[in-house]
Amino acid sequence: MFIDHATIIVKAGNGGNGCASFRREKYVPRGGPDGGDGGLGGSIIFVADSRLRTLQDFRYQRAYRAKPGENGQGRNKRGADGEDLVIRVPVGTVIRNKDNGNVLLDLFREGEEKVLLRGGKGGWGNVHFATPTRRSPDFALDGERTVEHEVLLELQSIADVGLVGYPNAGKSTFLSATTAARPKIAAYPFTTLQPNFGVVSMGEDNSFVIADIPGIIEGAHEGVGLGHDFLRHIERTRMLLHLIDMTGFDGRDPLDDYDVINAELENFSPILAAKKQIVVANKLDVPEGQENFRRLQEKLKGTDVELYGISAVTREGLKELLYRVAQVVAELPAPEAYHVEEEITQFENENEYEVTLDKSTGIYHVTGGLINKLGRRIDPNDEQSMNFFQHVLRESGIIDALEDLGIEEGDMVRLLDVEFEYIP
Ligand SMILES: Nc1nc2c(ncn2[C@@H]2O[C@H](COP(=O)(O)OP(=O)(O)OP(=O)(O)O)[C@@H](O)[C@H]2O)c(=O)[nH]1
Ligand SMILES: [Mg+2]
Repeated sequence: MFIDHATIIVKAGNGGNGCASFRREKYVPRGGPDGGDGGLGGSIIFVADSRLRTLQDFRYQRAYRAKPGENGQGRNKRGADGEDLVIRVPVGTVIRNKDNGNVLLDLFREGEEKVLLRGGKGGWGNVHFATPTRRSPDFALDGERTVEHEVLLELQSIADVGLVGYPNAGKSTFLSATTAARPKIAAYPFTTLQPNFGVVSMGEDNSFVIADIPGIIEGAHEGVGLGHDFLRHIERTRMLLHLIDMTGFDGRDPLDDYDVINAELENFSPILAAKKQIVVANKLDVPEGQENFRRLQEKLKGTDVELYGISAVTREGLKELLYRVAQVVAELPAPEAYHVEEEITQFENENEYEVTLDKSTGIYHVTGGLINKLGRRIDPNDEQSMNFFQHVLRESGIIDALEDLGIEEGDMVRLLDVEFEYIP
């Protein structure tokens, strides 16, 4: 089975925790602080690899978690960094936020390497907190803790020209007549079940890639038939070849087929509807085909629609058509990577805090990730640092939380190992 989308879970590694420890020396009961920092957590990195063709593997392994950084240790030993997790995907894989569909990454070029989730930073060990007045800081900071994300991988192959049309219109026959690709061809609809690609070579330095996808039928944009799943493959082509079976397969009128397919494209995506299209009337080796071709010419007369008549079987008309396609492809801009619409934030303990009252001492304690982050910048001896600190306490709602607990002027508040008097 050809898999062109998958949902996976990704998580970068947590940062290691900092360590609070003290040097042990002979005759010195408590030496200076020597707790090392935590290591950096591993990142989640995607790499575009042209040797891969499907997202099949992601159906079997769904969870991807990078290694955490190790905790710091005494004697100033920094924790080891967690290994990055490198995930290889086919070129043309778009990664979206599962919740809202926003593009997070687009692995558009061979070898491209992009970080989706950065590993958590390690927490500082207590060595960082020693100041002239704080000789024995008895705390260290926790590493950043990452959260899991569910993301959608979507394969949108990169081709210059997309073939669209009803099942049995002759798309695969066309691909095999114009390229070295050998897709399955048969006299019934839904022969093609997965996209096929081929390269049309028009001489030195002049070639383009054609994508043959399963046929589209009425209602495709709502998921009827197969085409819907594959239309996204041709969203990033430069132009479309709209193939029509002019023999009136299944008793349909080829002129209606033309309208139905265009309506489906329009309903599926404005990008596809706006794409340059050349209409290709196929199977003109059959007499009814020629009759219908004249009717179609009549219908399109006076419009700016480009129409070519061919027979993919006898190869009649192919040369002229390919010549024109090469010309159009050369004129149109190369498809571009999607813009990243969102960067997912992922650190859970960044803005957390908890406020408690220790009834036995009457001291208010403030703890949590926000405090750990702030801890790096608090210097009780520096007025500026304390002003900044006051500001954050107010902004983050900590002051309100303290007041909710009943704090009054003159009560003591403790954060990490900083203690201060509350002044409203
Ligand atoms: N007479 C005639 N038959 C053709 C021509 N092109 C394709 N066919 C036949 O039409 C049938 C369908 O051809 P395919 O190439 O499999 O059609 P398709 O559009 O790829 O169909 P799906 O993969 O089902 O969407 C086959 O029996 C082909 O031999 C043509 O130019 N003339
Ligand atoms: Mg086919």
